[in-house]
Amino acid sequence: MKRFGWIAAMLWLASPWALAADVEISNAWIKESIPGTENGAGYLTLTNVGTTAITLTGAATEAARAAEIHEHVMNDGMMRMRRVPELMIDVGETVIFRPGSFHVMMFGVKEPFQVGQEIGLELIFSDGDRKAVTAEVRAIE
Ligand SMILES: [Cu+2]
Repeated sequence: MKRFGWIAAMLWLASPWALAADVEISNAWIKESIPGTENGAGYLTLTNVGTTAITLTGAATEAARAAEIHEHVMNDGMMRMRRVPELMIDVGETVIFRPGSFHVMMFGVKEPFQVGQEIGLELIFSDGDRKAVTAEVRAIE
């Protein structure tokens, strides 16, 4: 029994649930690169399944020089984007990153993103926690 418990604990630690105990990340994808541009955008769905509010403070990827959390806002009738230094997600709340709204902005993309590629993204939270997710590159609609 003792040994079984130990193995169960190992399996629990190895499961993705152990890494994403309080936040569920799904539908991660990246827009295919527009030829001639070196910036990129990634999207995903974040749900706080924990018991306390969480704050997203940044992102990282090895596929680009830098990554930031951005949002699009209407300003004087113009669509602009700006950096979001802190994005708070309440208990039970779902935030959907999508074109025209929140996105993971990537600067200095090293190799153009091509449809079907899988790119690793990391989300960074205010408590220092990092969640890794794999994003699939999809065609620009
Ligand atoms: Cu942006």
